[in-house]
Amino acid sequence: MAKKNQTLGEFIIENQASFKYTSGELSRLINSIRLAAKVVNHEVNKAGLVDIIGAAGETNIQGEDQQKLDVYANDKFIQTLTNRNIVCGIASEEEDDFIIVNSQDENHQNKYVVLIDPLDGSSNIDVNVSVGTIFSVYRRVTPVGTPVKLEDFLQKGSEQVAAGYVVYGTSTMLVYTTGDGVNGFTLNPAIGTFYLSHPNIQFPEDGKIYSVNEGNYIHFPIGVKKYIKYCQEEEGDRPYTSRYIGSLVSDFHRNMIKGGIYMYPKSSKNSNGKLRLLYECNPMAFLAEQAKGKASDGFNRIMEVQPTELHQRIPFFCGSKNMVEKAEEFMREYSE
Ligand code: AHM
Ligand code: MG
Repeated sequence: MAKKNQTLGEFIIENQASFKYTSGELSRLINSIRLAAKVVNHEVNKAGLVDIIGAAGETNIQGEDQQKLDVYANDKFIQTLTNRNIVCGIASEEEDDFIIVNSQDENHQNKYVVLIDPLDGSSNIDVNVSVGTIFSVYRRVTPVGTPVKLEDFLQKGSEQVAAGYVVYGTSTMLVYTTGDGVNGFTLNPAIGTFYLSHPNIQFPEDGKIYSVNEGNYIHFPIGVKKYIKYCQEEEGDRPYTSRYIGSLVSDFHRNMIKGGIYMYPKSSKNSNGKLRLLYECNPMAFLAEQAKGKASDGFNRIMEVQPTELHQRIPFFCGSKNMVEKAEEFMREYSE
């Protein structure tokens, strides 16, 4: 039973027993993500001090090489997950190929693979706008004790056992699900502890916010253009408010709390949109559905799409159930 102000550590221990494959492995994995999140948070918060501590590519006063933050975040998450020996494979938006962990160790019985977008929306860092880490966890499908293969990563989103994000915002939060609702933990930076601040988060069924990059309007499919016009019409509870940060984690987080829809449709420039199915859309879709929202490619449930490649892109419509269904209605009616 989630108790407000419980620490993330306490919550993980308390909920371990309710998880259906209760070996403690998933708990250790979430614990590692918690640790990496704190390390990355510390670095992200220093980003504005670039003139003082040196820019990416330079060497700082302590003689350390300054890395770009997305590279730093990638390294930290991979290091933490591999050092602690709790996963058998990792795929990252920042890496061309997946990483095999400890294939030499015959006793290595780890069964989970992690897919990660270490620092999503990183172009926002220079201007002090929130960024995030997105993660997704699957049980491997190939036998334990052997090196992981591509098929361990190319699983449908519906096979996820856990997913979540860290938002490095006005406060830093870790929000995740293991398939039993969505809980949000806020970091107290003074003592480095995450506390349960948002138990059982749920999308309002209806919302009044639409989030889309309207600069791409002329390139959008007709169904999306019609839906945007619908959002702007004066009728009932409309027009809706437009809010677009350009940082998926932050846009999703706000919409989940206030009610809204996030869209990154295909366009005449990008036939599959921009977002990645494995690192961005599937974890957000799992969270959305666990929070009573919905996620679709405009026509079908995101989590039912069979991935064919690691860095695959897909159109994405995600948020309050009734809003996503309305957008789908327009997509169907005006499909080209
Ligand atoms: P990234 O993985 O290169 O950071 O790109 C993903 C980001 C999302 O966080 C955000 O919603 C989207 O790209 C914004 O794209 P655009 O600037 O085209 O609107
Ligand atoms: Mg990304």
